[in-house]
Amino acid sequence: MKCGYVAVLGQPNAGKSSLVNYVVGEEVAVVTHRRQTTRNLILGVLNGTDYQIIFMDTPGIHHSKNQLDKFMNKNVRSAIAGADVVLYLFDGAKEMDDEEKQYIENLKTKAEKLILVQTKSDKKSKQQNFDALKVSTVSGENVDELIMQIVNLLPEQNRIFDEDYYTDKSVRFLVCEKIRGLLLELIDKEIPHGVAVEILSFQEDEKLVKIEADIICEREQHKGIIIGKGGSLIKQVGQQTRQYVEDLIDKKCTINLFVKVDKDWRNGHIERYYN
Ligand SMILES: Nc1nc2c(ncn2[C@@H]2O[C@H](COP(=O)(O)OP(=O)(O)OP(=O)(O)O)[C@@H](O)[C@H]2O)c(=O)[nH]1
Ligand SMILES: [Mg+2]
Repeated sequence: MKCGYVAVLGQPNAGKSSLVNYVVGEEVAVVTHRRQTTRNLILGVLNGTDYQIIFMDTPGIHHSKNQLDKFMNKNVRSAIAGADVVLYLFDGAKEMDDEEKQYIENLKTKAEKLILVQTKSDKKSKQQNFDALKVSTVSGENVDELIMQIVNLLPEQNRIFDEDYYTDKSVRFLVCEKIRGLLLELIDKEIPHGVAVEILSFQEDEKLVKIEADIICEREQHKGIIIGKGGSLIKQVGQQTRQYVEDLIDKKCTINLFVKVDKDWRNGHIERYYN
């Protein structure tokens, strides 16, 4: 049996969460068209008959500014430290800058088992001469090949997780992420980068789950934008989240969302929302 941890690294928007979701076959990590969507280290597990791959999705690598950024970069470092194999993903449809080339060279000296992956191979490539496996989660190109290459590099050991286990994240976490992802998609400004979501109550019985959650933003003006005209935006977020939960756990769901201001939480006390 081959089994082990695989860190999935790369710049924001490279396609890390898309790849993990595609391979695992579940939406364990939120995907948006925006940069810096993922904040946490998220496990997604793929079980084969003779292998188990434990992917660690990570936040995109970027320069630290506030405490939230530092928290995100710390997650990247701990993924590298805990990995048997490292995947570095770069967006094939974009030119690579010198800083990223430098980062890859440095990673080659640190990670013993490294696979370079060029993502979005269904799009026109700007990286023809780069020696990497070209993968697409739209066409599925080379995904099986990538899995094979990973399995070859993993250590011989028994499964670490049960076969039906596919993520370390709870339904509560997935709900918070879904809400944050929808705000990133729907609000075309910096505002959603300053949003955190907190579950206030989560009551579940055999048929129904009742959820109440706070959307925390940094400014009073942001609150109005998140609520939208006549409550239209927050209503849309609520409806889509409810649908997501109903599909996820196969029960009816009611959801109540509130918007609160917590000024500068990204520096002040991120430990309340992220630890
Ligand atoms: N055409 C195409 N688009 C892709 C592919 N993979 C990802 N994308 C798109 O690229 C964007 C970013 O994808 P994510 O998976 O969220 O990227 P990420 O690396 O997790 O980003 P961060 O969490 O911000 O670091 C989304 O709009 C995806 O739909 C692909 O293979 N082909
Ligand atoms: Mg991501």
